[in-house]
Amino acid sequence: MQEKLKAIRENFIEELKNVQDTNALEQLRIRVLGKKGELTSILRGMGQLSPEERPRMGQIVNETRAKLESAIESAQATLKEKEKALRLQRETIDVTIPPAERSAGSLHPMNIVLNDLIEIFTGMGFETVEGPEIEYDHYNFELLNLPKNHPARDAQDTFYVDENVVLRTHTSPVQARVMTTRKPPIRIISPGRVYRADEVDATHSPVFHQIEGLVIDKNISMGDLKGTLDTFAQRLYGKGIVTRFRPSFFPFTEPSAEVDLTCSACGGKGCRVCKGTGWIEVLGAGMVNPRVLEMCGIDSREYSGFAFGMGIERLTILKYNVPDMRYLYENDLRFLKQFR
Ligand code: 2NL
Repeated sequence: MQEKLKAIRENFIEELKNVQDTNALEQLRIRVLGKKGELTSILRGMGQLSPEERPRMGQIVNETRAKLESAIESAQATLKEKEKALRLQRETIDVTIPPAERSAGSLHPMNIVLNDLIEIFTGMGFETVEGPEIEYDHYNFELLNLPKNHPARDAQDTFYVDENVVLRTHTSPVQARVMTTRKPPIRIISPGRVYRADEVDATHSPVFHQIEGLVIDKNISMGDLKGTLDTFAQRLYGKGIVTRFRPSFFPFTEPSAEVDLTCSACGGKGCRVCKGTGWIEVLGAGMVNPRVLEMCGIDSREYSGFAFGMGIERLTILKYNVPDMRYLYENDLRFLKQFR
């Protein structure tokens, strides 16, 4: 029996040297010291010993158990330390590693310009109003002094949904809606998407964007229009920009004007952009036709107003020197990334 004990102990010591982690150590402990372990089965065999031998063997077995247990405890402490050191090393965070690059989006150039426009006109007391893109011809045409059989209503130019409903051809109907529902003073801008039956080329698209402005109050004059547009032009394109009004015609304004701005590419000296004239045509404007005021329920003897309209694509192309309108719609990142 002593031989067996010795073998167990030596075998145990040998195996303990090879144990690499706390799991394996626990396996070894169970195999030798557990309830069904090697040492425990020796204790069970004590019954076969003579009564004189029993106490001596009992003492030896207990001493062996105590030794083995303390060997396991110290091995466990060492292994735990080792495992902790390993884990700490594995989990070390290198705070000097550069972070993964995150790609941030950016505003489309037309949205940059639109935000500028809203800021500029808000600063002059205008409120921004939006309305439906699918519109009654009543608001899109009738109230704007474009009666039945007017050439602008032609299906060649306008997308019809049915006899009385169109895709709006300008944002004027938004303003007509405001005129019919509110009392002056009115000071609004209406930016948004508009539709015309055009072929796509460098300067045309069947879907494009407009911003219109409308002011109605007592004693509004062409001077107020000129001052408003001068301020707008200087805030968007720079201090040296001025406006030039040329006589024109729109059914919804009287008198009407085409408005040019100083060519910002050459400062007005004349260049390729302005075809040598020093001027760039950007807007249409005028005094709201009294017939339009009356149709919208506003007394034209008490109130007058001005209105203007311009294309956001054109403003953007001029501001950033874009050679072709199609760049604005193609969503090519090589183009869009230039506006960050
Ligand atoms: C242009 C010309 C213009 C207006 C739009 C307008 C709106 C109402 C009443 C009267 Cl509700 N006028 N809008 C007036 C003059 C010109 O736009 O060339 N747009 C791109």
